[in-house]
Formats: sequence, structure tokens, C-alpha cells
Amino acid sequence: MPLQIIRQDITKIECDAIVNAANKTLLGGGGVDGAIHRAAGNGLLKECIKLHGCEVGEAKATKGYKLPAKYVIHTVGPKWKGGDNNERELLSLCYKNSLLKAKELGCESIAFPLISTGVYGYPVEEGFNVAVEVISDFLNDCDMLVYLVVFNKSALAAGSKKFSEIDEYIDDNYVEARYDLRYANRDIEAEESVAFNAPDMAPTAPSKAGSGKMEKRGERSDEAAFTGGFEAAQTPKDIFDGIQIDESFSQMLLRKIDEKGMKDSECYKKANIDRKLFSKIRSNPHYKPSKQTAIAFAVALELPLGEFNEMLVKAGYSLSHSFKSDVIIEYFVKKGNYNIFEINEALFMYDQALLGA
Ligand code: AR6
Repeated sequence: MPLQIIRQDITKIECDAIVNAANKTLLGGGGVDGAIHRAAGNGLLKECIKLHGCEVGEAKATKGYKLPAKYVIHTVGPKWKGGDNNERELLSLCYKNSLLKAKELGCESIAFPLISTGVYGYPVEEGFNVAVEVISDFLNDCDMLVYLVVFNKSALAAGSKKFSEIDEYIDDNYVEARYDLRYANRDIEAEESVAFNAPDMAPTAPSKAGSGKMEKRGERSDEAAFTGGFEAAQTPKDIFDGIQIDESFSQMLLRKIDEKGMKDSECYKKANIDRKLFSKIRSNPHYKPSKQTAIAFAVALELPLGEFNEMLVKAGYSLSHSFKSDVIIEYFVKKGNYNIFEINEALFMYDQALLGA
């Protein structure tokens, strides 16, 4: 997946470069800077001394020393002073210059902390949005695996109003492994819906704390399968009626890309899918994608809910109200918001597997 949002100590990440949210002296400090210096050892400080500091928005590289990463790219974020002091532009420059430095060093992977959102006081949600915007722009022209590390998840949730709306949608629609009475008298359709949900479900992370429910690969209760992911008005038969039976997932994908007048690269980038995986799918008409990959393409193609499900059915899946992740995705599709990074942010916040591959 070209952009992955993860929660981890950045000093432990094995990738070509990690980015340090430093101060202008580059001689170490608190927060992530302190953690990186402690983990890298004294060699890092010695090399930093030779760099003679760094201006806000710039990026300078050193070796990684005892870190698993080959390089540390040091950048200095802006201090938050209310938002009218060029903070956004300067923060964008931090991400942009760090990515360019990584490219110059031949890095294939890089991990960022949320620069400026700690000691420097940048509002976390806004800082996160700047990061996603700059990174996704960069990935439009370059292939790199970028990790965005959200260390303090509750700070991100606290600053965001959008999650309350998603919470509400989940409350109204999430059917936690309960038998959906709408289907109680529709035995035939219910059986069909079981057939729709191939046992090879992709893994999803444990549900949000409190639900106590684990959804594992290949494990679904029959009860959950009965809900089948169809809205009250939409039966499996309705979906089947719209489907070109002989067409495989990859054939449907390629047809839709053509119909939308998209370039392949535009589609796989919007899907947060890497080029190699897309080539595999393109060259194999019988390719069986994971559920996350199939959904990612349906998102990239901006399909309305009916066609969205039609595409998933081609890969043996459907959106189900018994999976929290599916309810979240449905929320975005119904709102017409097909920004995969915003969807992934929400999935991340609810501890669900992210889209893409
Ligand atoms: N891994 C990943 N992210 C982390 C880690 C970690 N180990 N530790 C903290 N974060 P901050 P700033 C997150 O304060 O706001 C230093 O003293 C943290 O949750 O480290 O740019 C420098 O020397 C937050 O989201 O950096 C400067 O003086 C993000 O990293 C000043 O702080 C950035 O928080 C820079 O302040």
C-alpha cells in the first residue's frame, strides 16, 4: 500500500528512512527527536553536529546508526502560532522536502511522525491532513511506500468532529453478529446471500474497544453471514440482475477504467494500490483480490453503492452490516466521498484493516 497509516514507535520501523521532527539546532530534544537520538546512539549526534542546524521547512539527512532505518531525515516543523503565520505552508515544505530527500537517496520506503503536532502545538487533525495531502500528491508522480505514524491516536480523534457523524452511522447500521430480522422470512434470499460471502474473507482488525468481537480470516458466524450486506431494498437477486455473469473481477475493473476514461495509473493510485499488484491483476483475468483490494478499486472508480457491491461480488465479497469496516465504507460511499485516504483515516481510527494493498 503506498500510504499506510500506522501506530507504532517510529524508531522500531524497518524502512529505508525515518523522519525526525527536530528543532533548528539538530542536536536533539524531547518527543520523537529524543526517542530517535536515544535509539540511534551517539553516532547520530556526532553527524548532526556537522550539519550546522536546519531552517524550518528544510530537510537534512544522516545515517541511521543503531536504528533499523538506513537514514534519518531531519526536518524542522513550524511552531503553531494560531495558523496565520505561514504554518501550513511551512509544514507542507517539511513533508515535501523530506520526500524529495528520500527520493534523492534512492529510498523505497519512508516513515513520518506527525511533524509539529507535539511540542510545537500544531492541531493534530490539521497536521494530519497536511501530511496526507502532501504525501498523496507526491505519490501521484513517485513510487514509494510511505508510513504515516500516528503515535497518539486519541489526540487525533479528540480534534476531529467528523468521527461523531461516523459514530452515529455505525450505531444506526452496525449489526454486530446478530440475526437481521429483515431477512427472517426470506429464507431463499438469505441462503443466496451466504453464497455471496465467500469464506475467504480478508482479515479485519479487532473491533473498537468494547465490542469484544474479533473478525478473523475465514471465520464468520452464520448469523453474520445472513445479513449479507444488502440494504433492505436491495436483494441478492437485484444485484445479480445487474451483473454480466461471465465477466471476472479484473475484466470488470478494466472495463470500468475504460468507461470512466481513466488511465490505469490514475486508478491504482486513487485506490492506494501499488503498480506491481495492479499489473498482476491486469494480466490475470482470474485474479482473486483480497476484500480490501476489491473495495479499494470500487472506491477509486467512484462507484455508487449498487455497482460498488456488484464489483465486490465479482471477487466473492459484499459489504455487510455485520462488519464495522463495511459500515464505515458504506458511510463514505453514500456521502459520495471517495477519498481513500479519508476512508483509511476513519478505518484506522476504528481499528479496522485499511484499504489498498
Ligand atoms: N514514534 C512516533 N511518533 C512519536 C514518537 C515516537 N517514538 N514520539 C512522539 N511522537 P514532537 P514537534 C509523535 O513533540 O511537535 C522536540 O523537542 C507525537 O505524538 O516530537 O515537531 C524537538 O527537538 C507527535 O504527534 O515534535 C523540537 O524542539 C509527533 O510525534 C520539538 O520537540 C511530533 O511531536 C519539535 O516538536
